[in-house]
Formats: sequence, C-alpha cells, structure tokens
Amino acid sequence: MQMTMRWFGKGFDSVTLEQIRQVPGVTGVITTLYGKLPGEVWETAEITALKAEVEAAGLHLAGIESVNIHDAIKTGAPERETYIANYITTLERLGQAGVRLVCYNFMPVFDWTRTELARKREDGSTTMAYNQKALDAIDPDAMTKTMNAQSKGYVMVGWEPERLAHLAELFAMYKDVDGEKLFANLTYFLKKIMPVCEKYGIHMAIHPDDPAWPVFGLTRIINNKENILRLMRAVDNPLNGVTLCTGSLGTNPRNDLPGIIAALKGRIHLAHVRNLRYNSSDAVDFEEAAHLSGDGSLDMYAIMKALYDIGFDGPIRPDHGRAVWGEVCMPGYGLYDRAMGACYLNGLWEAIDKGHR
Ligand code: CS2
Ligand code: MN
Repeated sequence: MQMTMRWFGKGFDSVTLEQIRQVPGVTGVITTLYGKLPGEVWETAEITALKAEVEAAGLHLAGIESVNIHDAIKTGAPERETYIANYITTLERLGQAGVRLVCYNFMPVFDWTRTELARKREDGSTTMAYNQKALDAIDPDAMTKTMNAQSKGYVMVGWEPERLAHLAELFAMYKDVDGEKLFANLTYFLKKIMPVCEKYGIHMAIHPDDPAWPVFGLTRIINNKENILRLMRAVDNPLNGVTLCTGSLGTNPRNDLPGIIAALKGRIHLAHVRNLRYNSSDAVDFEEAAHLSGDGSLDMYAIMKALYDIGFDGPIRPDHGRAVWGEVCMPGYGLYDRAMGACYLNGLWEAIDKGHR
C-alpha cells in the first residue's frame, strides 16, 4: 500500500504540501481541482499544473478525489449525454497526464451528511457527528444552511453553495429516482466511460454512501456488501472498483468491514481508513473518533489486516480527523489528527507485515 493524505489545493486547504511531506511514511496525495463544479470539463493545463505542483513538493499524485458526477447523470435526465461526454473528456485528459485513479460518488443531492461539524469530545477536541433524531427534525434547506454556517468559511466537499442554492430543483429532479433507477443510471454511466478507462488504465473507485442509509427520503445504493458486489458484477471490469471507506460503510454496525474487504479483492482501488464511535447500538448517534481502535467502535487492526490479506497495493489515506490542538481547518480535514492517523495506520501495517515474515 501507499500511504497518502488528501489535499484540497492551494487556496482551499489550510494544510500545505510541505507539511504533508513531513508526515513520516506519507509519499503521495489524493487531490482534485477543488473549484470545479460537477459537469465541468477539466483543462489539460490545470491538470498538468496540479501534478507539477505536487511533484515539486516531493510527493506523488496518487489519485483524484473526486471528479464529481453531474445530477443529470445520476437522475438519467436527457442532458446526461452531454455531461457523460464532458466526463469522458476530463478522464481522457487525466489519463494523458498519467492519472490512473479517480474517486467519485453517486449519492443523490448531498454527499456525506453530518448533523454537527464540531461536537465537543471529553478530551476537548471537536469532531463531526450524526444524530438521526436531529436530522429528522430539520429540513434539507436548514441542513444546508447549518452545515455552511459551521464550516468556518471553508467550502466543504459536496456542499458547494452554488449547487445547493437550487435545492428545490434538485429534489424535484430526484422525485422519481428510486434505488433501481439510480443503479441503472450508474451502470449506464460506467459502461459509457469504461472504454476511456481501458485506454489509459484509469481505475474508477466509487465512494460509499455516508451515512449508509437514505437521508431526507433520497435513496442510497452503495451501502453494503451485497449492493457493492451487485455493482461489481453489473460492470464486470476490474477498472470498475471502489473506494473502501470504513467510516462510511461503518456507519451501519451490521456491515462487517473485514468481510466486505475480503469479498472485494482486486476491486478496491483506494482505501479511506478511519474510525467511528457509536453512541447507540443502532447508530442513531455516532461521532468520528480518533483513528485508534481504542477510541472508537471499529477494529482498525482487523481492517488493516483484511487489506493486507487481499494484497492491497493501492493508496490508503486517513480520512476525516478531529480538530485538535486548536487547529483552525476545514471540518474533518486538519493536519494534526490525520497525521496521527497516518502514523498509526502505518504502524499497524508494519506490525502485520513483520508478523508475516
Ligand atoms: C468524504 C467525501 O468520506 C469522505 O471521504 O469527505 O466527501 C468523499 O470525498 C466523496 O464522497 C467522494 O466522492
Ligand atoms: Mn471517505
């Protein structure tokens, strides 16, 4: 595996490439052109500049997270053909620049959803948290406003104000989109892009839904072993793979993470490894814990061992971190806690590896 960290780009991220370079064992970044809206074509010059910037800092551009999918593709609207063509152009340009990994998600309207961005923990750190009762008590509009109000001025992943300004229209677009339709639209899209992926060896890695159940009545389909395997079979090409995000799949305590990893051998192209703490057995309330197993509900050793056992050799990144030591950063994406996470995951991997010799 290759240990990486996510970086949002200069002007968007509070963390610098120079800081990431100094985290022991981190050799690459997972990055994106953060200002791009879903559906926009990426320019070759912007892609090559991004790559050059990362490499000048002594790091490797390990993959793009994300090239986001336009809602017309997700809903199967007639304009999807234009947006699929745009997506193919972007993939073509990424492929020409040597990019071989692209993460994306297929969640309707909202990306990940939390009801709190800075819940205070007993050690004084703050973290993102979810409470189903709190979610049920508000409407999507209020949710968008509170998310953006708590984001300390940072534009958060998947919560672009430009797009969410049209919330009512977005919800109307998804009115008749049930799980089956969404699945059909996803496979339609994947089949169309597979030729360009084949041409350049681009590994597509779908990010699971977070949380792993419908929110605000919008369906969610990438949320358990069965559904993910169904997608792997529907487009049975090794380039159609997944981002194994433990914090997203792990929101559902019934998801057996090591079992899911074993079942996806050969199809995991990127791993997001982070811990969660369930504050109730049915995950009605959970918070994002430190990466350490002992701080949360997930067994991080078992997760890393399962990745090791399938011979995973792609990029891993710590995922959301807490805000610690007074750091001012985008919620979930400060330097300190994620750097601790990277060191811990590297330590687990070293121990597992040495135990095998
Ligand atoms: C999130 C997502 O859990 C995560 O990694 O921060 O926003 C994720 O980057 C996207 O869903 C991937 O498209
Ligand atoms: Mn993730």
